[in-house]
Amino acid sequence: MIRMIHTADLHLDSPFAMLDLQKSEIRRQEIRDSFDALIKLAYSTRTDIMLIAGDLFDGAFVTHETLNMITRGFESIPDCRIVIAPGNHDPAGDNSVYKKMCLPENVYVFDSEDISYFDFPELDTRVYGYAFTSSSLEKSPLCTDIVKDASKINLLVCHGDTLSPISRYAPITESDLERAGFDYAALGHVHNSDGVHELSCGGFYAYSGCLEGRGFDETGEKGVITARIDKDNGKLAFSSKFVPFSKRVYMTRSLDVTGCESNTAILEKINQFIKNEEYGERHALKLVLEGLLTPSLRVFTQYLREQINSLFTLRIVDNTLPLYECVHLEADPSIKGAFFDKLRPLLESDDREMREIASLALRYGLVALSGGETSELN
Ligand SMILES: [Mn+2]
Repeated sequence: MIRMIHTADLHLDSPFAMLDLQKSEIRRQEIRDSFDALIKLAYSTRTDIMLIAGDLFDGAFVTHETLNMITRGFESIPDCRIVIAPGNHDPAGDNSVYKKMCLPENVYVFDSEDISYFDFPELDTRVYGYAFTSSSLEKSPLCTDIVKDASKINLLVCHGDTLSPISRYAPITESDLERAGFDYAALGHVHNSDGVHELSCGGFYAYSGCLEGRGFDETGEKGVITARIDKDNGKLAFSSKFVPFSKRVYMTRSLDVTGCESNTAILEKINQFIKNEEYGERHALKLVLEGLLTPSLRVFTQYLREQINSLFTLRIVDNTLPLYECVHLEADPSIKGAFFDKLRPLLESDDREMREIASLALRYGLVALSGGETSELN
């Protein structure tokens, strides 16, 4: 029986351009801390093999601090074999980070776009894989009948895209994996894991997802997949679990603020929501305000954001429609009714920018048509 950890897409030294300087430095450090925790997990669970399915680094620029940490970390678990399949962010080309590093003996890095393998006879295990050698790989490196000796535990580690057959990032399909005959395929590239999938041939495959979310397209808990794999007389025994790791959790949620009559009322509603959901320092929240507001109310997203300091980051998106209690406008026989009627399709447009322009036009228009001063609007 072997113990395995599957991780990918750590993107060490990511710039975190979306955050301010201080918070981006915090996040870069937190990813390093997560790597450290990963090494400790491998040590404490006596892991035999760690598979890193690409994008360990975010790019060719890697700090000395990170390089030292990686080397020291790998050195500290000499009984764990670490197999790396470079991805599109850290390809194994001539200028590769891996070429510049002095890697310990227990680290194995694929360096060819063609599939090859490392053999670990003491574990009766073979690990197949390939490397990106540039920022794209526009063919599937998997071919039929890759596995030559089905009595061994046959693993695959690679960076590839199962989501699109025309992907520029090593398009691989489920049927490629079926035909190849791996017991477990550890994939990288897709940052959100959707769990372990069983193939009809009896093997398994999964994206572990990244170790730490880096933005609102990488929401929810992030972590690694650990597995115990055994093969007895060619019969596979496989059990796995997802181990959450992330220091922060990125979330996108929506909140209905229909009928709120002021920004103060909206703020109260947001505070109540954050309290109910028990969001705090661990959370980066993108909150989408939905629902209908009276046309005269403009949502001040920046004001709202500045009032709330209990989260790691908060982004507020105003997706409300200025259509609250507009029945009187619908029924209005005057030019106001006609004006509203004209704007209505734009107010309900799928295009956010168009909705914003139309709702501003409505606010200014209604004030002007009532004889007020549009300069008083803010
Ligand atoms: Mn990646």
